[in-house]
Amino acid sequence: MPRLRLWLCPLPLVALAVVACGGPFPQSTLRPRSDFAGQVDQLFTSIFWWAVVVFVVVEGLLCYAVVRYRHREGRPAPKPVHGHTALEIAWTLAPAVILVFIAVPTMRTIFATAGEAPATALKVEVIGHQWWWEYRYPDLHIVTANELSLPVGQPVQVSITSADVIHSFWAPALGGKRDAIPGHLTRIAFRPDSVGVYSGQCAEFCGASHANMRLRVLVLRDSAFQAWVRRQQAAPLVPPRGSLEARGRDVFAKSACIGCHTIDGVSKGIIGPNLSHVGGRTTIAAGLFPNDSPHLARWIANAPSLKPGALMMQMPVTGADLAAVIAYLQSLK
Ligand code: HEC
Ligand SMILES: [Cu+2]
Repeated sequence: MPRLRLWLCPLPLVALAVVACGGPFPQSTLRPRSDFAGQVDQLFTSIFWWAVVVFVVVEGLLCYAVVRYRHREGRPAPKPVHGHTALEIAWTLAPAVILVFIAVPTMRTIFATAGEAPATALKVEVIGHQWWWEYRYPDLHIVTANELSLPVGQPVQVSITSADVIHSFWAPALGGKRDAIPGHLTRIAFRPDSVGVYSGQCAEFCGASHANMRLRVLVLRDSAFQAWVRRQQAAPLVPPRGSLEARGRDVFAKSACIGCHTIDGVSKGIIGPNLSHVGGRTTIAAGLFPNDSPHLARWIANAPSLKPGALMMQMPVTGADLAAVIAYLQSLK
């Protein structure tokens, strides 16, 4: 018999631990940053310890049996146990009791996290698109994309739907997954409790760039949130005549861009993200790239080469026109 390389057994665990380490914005449910995520985390932790107890008891008994009843030269084989009523009742009841201890707090958490936020909560509508997120703040008259700004410490009521196929809205540090289903509203309510940037991800396979359908939630101090709201509510900047940005605005207004994108006062497209304040976002293309000139240039020239399947085709905008469009978009803070 080949010798078992027992020491290799922990390797998969080590690999798992290594890949589990997040980047700069770890996408982890284990660092809860809202009331919702905190309750789920508590439930997880308590079930984890129940599982540890079960593991230790079961593996302990197994090791005991393996050692105690191992094969020994010259000794008869141990006698198997049959029809031991007390033992059978015990190993049926014990798991049932453990399941009750797991089920009760689980149900309690499900109900606690399924509720609605108070009527005064900030309302946000999330619309999944292949492969980006649209956010609307109906009471504030704001439409934006991919980066969801929220004030810290205030309840948020999120209603989720989709414009095409089923997606799933998931920002692990703040709340559970909620499917985004066309023609149907799902909801999630939570109260972010720490300022920070939390990344998320579409969690329902939705086509070619599903893995590139990320999102970011920016939880801001109240004053920073109010300032953000004022910037979003202001009309997009109209650049002074003769400037590079003004040339960019003309190029934009005469290109196919207007068929797909809205810039208030310039165009009314609804296929792609609203660009009225695109210069104020830190990333583009659903959290994939930093919002800087080189990436904007490559994106406008050939979006599908950066993001497979992207529903923005190659744009014939080049040279000085391209530089002007980029300067214009960046001025829209
Ligand atoms: C056929 C429709 C269409 C046209 C035409 C189009 N776009 Fe887009 N655009 C999209 C879609 C869809 C996205 C989102 C793609 C994604 O992230 O998967 C997008 C994304 C963008 C983004 C990134 C926005 C963000 O917040 O992530 C910018 C910037 C942009 N387009 C600029 C332009 C410019 C400038 C033009 C014209 C030269 C243009 N687009 C023409 C559909 C279009
Ligand atoms: Cu998806």
